[in-house]
This record gives sequence, C-alpha cells and structure tokens, in this order.
Amino acid sequence: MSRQFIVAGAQLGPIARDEPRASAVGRMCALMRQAKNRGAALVVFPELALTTFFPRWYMTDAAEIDRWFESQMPNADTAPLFDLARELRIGFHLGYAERTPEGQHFNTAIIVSDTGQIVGKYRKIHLPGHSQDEPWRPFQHLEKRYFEKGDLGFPVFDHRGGKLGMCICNDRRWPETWRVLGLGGAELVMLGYNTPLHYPPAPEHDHLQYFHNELSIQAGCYQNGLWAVAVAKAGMEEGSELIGGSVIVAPTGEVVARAATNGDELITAAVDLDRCQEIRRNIFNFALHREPQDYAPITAPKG
Ligand code: CDT
Repeated sequence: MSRQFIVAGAQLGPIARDEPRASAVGRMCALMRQAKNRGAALVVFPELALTTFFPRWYMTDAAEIDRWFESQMPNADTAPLFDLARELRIGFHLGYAERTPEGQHFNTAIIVSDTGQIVGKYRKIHLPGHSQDEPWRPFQHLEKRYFEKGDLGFPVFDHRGGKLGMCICNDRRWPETWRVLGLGGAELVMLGYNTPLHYPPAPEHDHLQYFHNELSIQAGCYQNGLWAVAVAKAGMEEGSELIGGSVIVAPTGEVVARAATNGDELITAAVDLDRCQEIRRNIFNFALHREPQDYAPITAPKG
C-alpha cells in the first residue's frame, strides 16, 4: 500500500445541546463526501464529535449523564458514517464518549478502515478540568467527573502501510504523549479537540489559545518526526467559544494546512509517511542520540 496519500481534517462547527446525533452524523457525512472528492484516503473528526461538549455542565443524575455516551460502536446513529466509509472506500477517525459493558466511561477515539472495520482504539489519558461543581466559572470543565483515565496506553496501529497513533485534546499539550507515540514508531497522529477560548483559572492566557495549540502540535511533530492531523470542534457552542485552528503538520513541524473558519470545514494535505525519516535519521535519531538513563524523573510517580 502506498505510503503517500491525502489526509483530511473535518473540523466541526458548534453542536447544540439538543442537536440529535443524527444531525451531527449528517454533517460529518457531508464532510466525508467532500474529503472523498478531494481524493482523501482518511478523514479525521474531532473529540466527542457526536454531541455538544457536555462536560461544561454539572450533572448528578447517572441516567442523564449516560445519555451522552455510546454503549455500542457502531450504533443506529453512527451506522451511516460506517456505511458511507464502506461505500466511498475512505477511512476515518472519530472521537466519542464511550460507556463499556462494565459501566466504565471513557473519552475515546477510534480508527475505522475503508471497509468500515474498527482497527484502532485510544482512551484519553490526560483528563483536564475538575470533578466537582465550581459555580464561580462561567462554564464547567468536568472531564475528571465524567471520564476515567484511559487504560490502553498510547497504542500505535499498523494501518494503510504506516503506523498510526492517536491522542485527544489535552494530551497534545504534554510532550510525554508525543514521545511515547514516537517511541512506538507512530508516523501519523490523529487528534481531536474541544478547547474553550476562555480558560477561567488563567484568563490572562486566553489570547494565547491558538498559539499554544499550534506550539504543542508543531513541537510534538518535529521532536518525534511524525505527521499530525489536529481537528477542532469550534465556534460558539452553548455560550462557550471553542477555538478552531485545525491543522495538518509535517514531521518538520511545518503547518501544511490550516482551517480558516470556526465552522464545518475540511482541510486536506498530501502526506508522505517516508518524510518522517528526514527527522528520525538525523537530529532526532532516537537510537543514536537519546539518553534515557538521564530521563528517570519523567516516569517517577507524580506528586
Ligand atoms: N477537551 C480538552 O481537553 N480541553 C482542554 C481545555 C483546557 S483545560 C480546562 C484542552 O487542553 O484544550
């Protein structure tokens, strides 16, 4: 299989609290068709792409909380995405809230092949925010309340002739995420995000949200010699402004595609996985230049 292909990032505009999943899936199907028309082999959808970003609300009722989660994948609401992928022969990446048969809750992303098979799964490890209601905030960020820390590590999947990895939103800010994926051999990392423009604990950084987004992704790509497709859910969603700025970044750290709006928008780029070697054979040749014996504090227990 060719290691050169077109990849698409399908940024989504806001999803309303009462917007049915079928509507969000309809919007994603339209973007998937656009991606196919542009020759893409793989299209990346954002974090928690099927609903509004529900962790902005404090909820106590288990049944009310579970309504935001998917107990099966695919299911009746998401089947059209899987069917269209099979019909068009295009793979996709999807973020969603997962409820396992054992009742665990994860912030999850999957890779689906162009035959509609789930070929990779990741569960978000770095869960930001808080777990109790904090009424002083204009909106909550309760990921620590609604999700358990992911239990799958940072796996890398052999797919499309390359090695594909995933992380989710806050994970992209942590160099450890990228390095573990890089050490696993990842050549293309897919990630979705829901990033509010306003960060209540440090509002003096609000104007830096787009900068910090690109800074983190570009550094992760360059320092590990890999591609990234980073895709936002963007725009004014239920009173909370989410940043856009979806990007595709090359292993050199260069941005090769960037969204121009805060709505539903497709970005594409031609990816050559062999370009990872430009970095990995040189400045970040891990075998030659890493010095892990001096990195012990990185894996010491936290606190
Ligand atoms: N979804 C997500 O992880 N968002 C966080 C928001 C900042 S922490 C409250 C992020 O890192 O973009």
